[in-house]
Amino acid sequence: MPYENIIVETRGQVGLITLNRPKALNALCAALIKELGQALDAFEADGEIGAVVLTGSEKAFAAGADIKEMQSKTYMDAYLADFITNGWERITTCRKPIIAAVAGYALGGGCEVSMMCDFILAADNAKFGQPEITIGTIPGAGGTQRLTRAVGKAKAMEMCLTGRMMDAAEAERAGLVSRVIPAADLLDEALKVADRIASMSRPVVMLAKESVNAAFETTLTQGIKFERRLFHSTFACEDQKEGMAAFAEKRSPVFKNR
Ligand code: CO8
Repeated sequence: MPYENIIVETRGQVGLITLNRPKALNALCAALIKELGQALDAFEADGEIGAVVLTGSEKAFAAGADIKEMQSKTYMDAYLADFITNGWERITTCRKPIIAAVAGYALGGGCEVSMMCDFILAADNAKFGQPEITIGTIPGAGGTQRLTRAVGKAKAMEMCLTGRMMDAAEAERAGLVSRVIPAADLLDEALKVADRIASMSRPVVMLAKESVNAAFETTLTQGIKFERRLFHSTFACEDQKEGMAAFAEKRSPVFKNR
């Protein structure tokens, strides 16, 4: 499928999506979001793909929703088109793991998209922020909710009220990103991590992702019960038998994704 705003490649069992509007610092226009959804649909349906990496350029992961496209919208335009829900949420419904490999600016909708992914690997030049307040609006794709859950009220409130950006080191200290990597190595490392995930049992990876995500939607007691049920269900997987047999026999497992 020809894409105009993203580059879609496969690297072995990893799907790689690169946001590609360099002149606009990868601003997230509607066409880009539509293409991103289509690329995720294709990777989700592709049995060869076990994980996805979403990245941008060295200067910008994405500098936000496209301000020029948004500026003249009316309330009715936004409401009737279900602006945000429509398209963006596809990232959060993907059952395969998505790693955000973030270099440069991840601002506004860019920060929100990175937080919709399963985890963020940050280049040492990454900058995260929710600067919507500086242009007279507020985050609209989960920024006030996911950032607050990731870094706590104090930092999220300061960032959303002032537009202050967080650098990579602060983002790692605050728990927004899993690791910081030298910018030149970011993509290789993200692909390596994605390949490792893709080498695990695919259904068991999906169960693990589902269980971690449940932590954000439930009480601890409900979450633990949910985890226990999914844990029990892994014993119905051929891959659990293979994984444990391989350990006992001191060999590498050969997972069949069943
Ligand atoms: N939208 C549209 N164009 C953009 C955006 C953007 N978010 N960000 C940068 N650009 C464009 C610039 O207009 C410029 O284009 P041109 O050359 O035609 O003038 C080009 O990219 C390069 O940008 P700069 O010259 O500004 O580059 P600098 O290195 O000087 O500055 C910054 C980089 C600091 C990142 C600066 O570009 C900036 O502040 N950008 C806007 C950041 C921002 O406010 N983001 C939040 C947007 S609102 C939002 O994301 C709401 C999300 C809610 C969900 C939305 C659903 C659709």
